Amino acid sequence: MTLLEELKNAIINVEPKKAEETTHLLLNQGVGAADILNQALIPGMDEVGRLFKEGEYYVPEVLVAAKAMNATLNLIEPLLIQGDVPRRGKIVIGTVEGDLHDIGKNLVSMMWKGAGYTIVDLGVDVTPERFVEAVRQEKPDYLAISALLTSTMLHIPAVIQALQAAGLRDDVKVLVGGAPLSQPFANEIGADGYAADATDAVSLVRRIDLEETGT
Ligand code: B12
Repeated sequence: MTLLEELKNAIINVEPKKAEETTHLLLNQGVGAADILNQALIPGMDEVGRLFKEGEYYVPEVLVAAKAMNATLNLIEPLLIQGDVPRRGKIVIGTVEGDLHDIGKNLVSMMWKGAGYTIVDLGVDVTPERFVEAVRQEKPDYLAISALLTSTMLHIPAVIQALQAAGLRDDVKVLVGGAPLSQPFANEIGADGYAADATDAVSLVRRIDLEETGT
């Protein structure tokens, strides 16, 4: 078995210590962050999701697998954000009210950091009021909202409405993402952008920056 397979299995078998140790070994061998992500972490988490859906895993197992994944992401973060990238705009990000999923949000944040953006992370279960307050205080270029549940994605329009009510809607571009979302949903709720994964999330903000400022 390759080390990447071992890491994937450590996520699936809910072994955080093994996941961290294997990641250290992979990094020492010079394996790139993209391979660690795409060949081990994401397929591992997909499998955990499948086992959860089929009733083989319960919330506690998924929670520990998520902890293992977040700890491993922290180890590869320096690789994702290294290099001499130009400083770009500011992005406030959070997971919408009622939703505790943060792995996707953390991954998107890391990729944006790697592309030169300053990230202000509000965490999970963020109310519309907190999003609005952060936009008022931080004056970001983008407000990014993550939702992983079909129930909580329906709370995103309330954030956009709260921005409108506060007179801040035109000051910030609203980006949305998360597994149950789609481009048609983003269009329907009046968001300025949607991306299906962390790589597309980087292309999305670069495209909007280019359209807006030409840089
Ligand atoms: C881990 C996990 C949990 C963990 C979360 C821990 C944590 N720290 O995040 C815990 C155990 C807490 C959990 C709880 C629950 N979960 Co859960 N969970 C998952 C699981 C297995 C993986 C999610 C994940 O991290 N994926 C990996 C990341 C990298 O992918 P991602 O989140 O999709 O993010 C990518 C893109 O979506 C995108 N993206 C994400 N956010 C954003 C934001 C922006 C702005 C952009 C541009 C892009 C973007 O880029 C990311 C990177 O590529 C999924 C199953 C699955 N396969 O998705 C179920 C899943 C999401 N959970 C589910 C459910 C039902 C629940 C619970 C209700 C279970 C329960 N009975 O209690 C609770 C709800 C708790 C709550 N209030 O939030 C269901 C949702 C079903 C639905 N249609 O709504 C799923 C799909 C499982 C299933 N098949 O049934 N869960």
